[in-house]
Amino acid sequence: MAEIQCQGCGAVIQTTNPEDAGYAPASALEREDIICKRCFRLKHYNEVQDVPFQDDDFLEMLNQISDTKGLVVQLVDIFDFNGSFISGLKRLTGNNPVILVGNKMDVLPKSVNHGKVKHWLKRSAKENGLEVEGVYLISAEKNQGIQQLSQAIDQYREDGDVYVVGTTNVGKSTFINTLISNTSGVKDAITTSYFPGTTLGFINIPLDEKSSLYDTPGVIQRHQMAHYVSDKDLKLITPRKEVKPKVYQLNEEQTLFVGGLARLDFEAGERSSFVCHFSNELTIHRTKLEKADELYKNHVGELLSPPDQDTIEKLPPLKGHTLKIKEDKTDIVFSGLGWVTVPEGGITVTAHVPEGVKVSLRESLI
Ligand SMILES: Nc1nc2c(ncn2[C@@H]2O[C@H](COP(=O)(O)OP(=O)(O)OP(=O)(O)O)[C@@H](O)[C@H]2O)c(=O)[nH]1
Ligand SMILES: [Mg+2]
Repeated sequence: MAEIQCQGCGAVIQTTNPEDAGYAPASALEREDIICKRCFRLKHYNEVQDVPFQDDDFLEMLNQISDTKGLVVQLVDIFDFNGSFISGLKRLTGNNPVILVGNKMDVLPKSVNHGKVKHWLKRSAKENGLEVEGVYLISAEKNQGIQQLSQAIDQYREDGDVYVVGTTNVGKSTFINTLISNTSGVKDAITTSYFPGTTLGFINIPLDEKSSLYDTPGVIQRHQMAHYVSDKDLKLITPRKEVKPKVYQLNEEQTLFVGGLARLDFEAGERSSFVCHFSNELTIHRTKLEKADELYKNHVGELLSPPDQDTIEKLPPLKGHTLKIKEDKTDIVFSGLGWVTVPEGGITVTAHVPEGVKVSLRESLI
């Protein structure tokens, strides 16, 4: 029997092991559009079934791109560039040309200058060793910037194949669904979800007789917050709407808690503003540094939430990273959660995040 792939996630359909990827009951094979049980449950009940894939399995699949010719479209989540940019992309995709796309523009504050963000993306990619043909900003979900990007893809692919790659959850499948819907009117062709690791294999979307566009499984980056929180908390910390910056004026020896998932201590420096960019659903608490440990100990999961109980059970302890901020207009980035912009340098802070989650500094995006 020829291999049949699930139309929703790209897994090879099998009818023997319900715990494995691509399982569908034998009766489903008679239908015209075959989707696996996992996609069915994701679509209709928003429930995800874990499948026994290793992180390396996906890397191996992507590595096939280096042996073929095609245009690589790397999507990043503009809200989590540091977490979602794949620095070792060249190893996976070889010498193929790359277009860099910042997705989820709809969650950035409206005041953001697109030209500046593009510049910033291009420079950041270069600093991370990736030369790109072009940079585009889109909102896959809101169908913004898609036409311009499609034109660029058509120009750069030179009648060849296109591979849409990126970290899990950056919106690859949503982007391809928008492309499909714009050209054929068919909605939600591929399965998407807010759980990382939705797409499990290459999904072939024919462009013409000779070439195809491929959706691919996301690269799993273990330092992203998404891997440490419960499904409910993941939904809460992922911004769905334009993020409203919240400004706090702090004196030294004051602390901000981002729910109970991260903490920022202002150790030393002149009174300064801290502009917080996090999901609007996340509550920020200000307290005195000397009281912070106790507040956390007594109120994590209650006043300081998320984390909820499910997250607390698997969350590694918070770990502090002391950072000397020299430059003006610096972002302190909590990978997968958001960032705090500090307008003036010359201060010292300690950023606490669950052990394993990355904290970094960058030139301010906004
Ligand atoms: N706000 C916003 N959310 C988006 C956008 N595009 C995708 N999302 C959301 O991001 C989440 C992940 O989307 P997917 O399309 O499944 O991401 P993916 O890159 O295919 O993920 P994997 O298959 O796991 O690698 C979903 O909850 C989407 O609704 C966008 O333009 N704006
Ligand atoms: Mg996908």
